[in-house]
Amino acid sequence: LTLIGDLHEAVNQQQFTLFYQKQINQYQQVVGVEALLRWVHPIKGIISPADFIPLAEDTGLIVPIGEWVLQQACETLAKWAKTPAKASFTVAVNISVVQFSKKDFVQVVLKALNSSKANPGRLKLEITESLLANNISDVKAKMRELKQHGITFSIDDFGTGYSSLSYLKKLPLDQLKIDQSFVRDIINSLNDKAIAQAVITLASSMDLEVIAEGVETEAQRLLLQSMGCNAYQGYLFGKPCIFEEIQF
Ligand code: G
Ligand code: G
Ligand code: MN
Ligand code: NA
Repeated sequence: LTLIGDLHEAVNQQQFTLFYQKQINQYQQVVGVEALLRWVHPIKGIISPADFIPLAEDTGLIVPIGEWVLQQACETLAKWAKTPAKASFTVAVNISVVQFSKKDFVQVVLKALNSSKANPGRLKLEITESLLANNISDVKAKMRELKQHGITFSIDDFGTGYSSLSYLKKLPLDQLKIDQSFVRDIINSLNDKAIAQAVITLASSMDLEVIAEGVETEAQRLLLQSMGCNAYQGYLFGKPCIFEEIQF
């Protein structure tokens, strides 16, 4: 109950931190990171977004929080642009449906890029299938406009939503993210393996990149690689951590 009040205060007092988790290609090189939000509560300590994003969405606070996340992510891109070894890294940012649906969402993204002077081609937006329950022509128009600036799009938690697959050919997508629920037991579950394979095959036939998340063991990575997966993210390569502690 008091968490709502605390969340207002968190926005005013900037009690948020961005963690970053590495993303690896098929040659085991770092290609970028996913930005993962954390609330550093003065009493409760670090709170996961899973525990406060729903509240932030209900109260509309996700809008200023999401703007802050985009700004931070773009500033990280701008810092990396000055280091040759990191200049090509991408930063993937999770976008809430509530945030995306705002009329000025495109302007908010472009403002973060402009003020930080980050390369739009390095910014990836992670959206979820739940977005597609919304006005699809509005979604398409916003994606197309952002895409014209070089911004890329990934479908997060792919396969866990309820939407039909027909949107895949209607939207300017770049990547599908195999949800970690299919990766967790991929070694022992023929069903999970079959679903992961279907996602990889679908991505490949539609010329989309595919990344597996929640990769915790070398056996999982090897199996996914043999199945045609071309990128990975998970504890095997590193846990989410603050900018200063990312090890490349
Ligand atoms: O990092 P962690 O596993 O605790 O993240 C939990 C959930 O919160 C994930 O579904 C992730 O997509 C979501 N999430 C993380 N950071 C952000 C963010 O900046 N904005 C939004 N909308 N969701 C986020
Ligand atoms: O929904 P989304 O993909 O944005 O959420 C990513 C979440 O998964 C984050 O909360 C992150 O902390 C968590 N995560 C990242 N790597 C692993 C992993 O290898 N294993 C598990 N169990 N969780 C992970
Ligand atoms: Mn994500
Ligand atoms: Na996910």
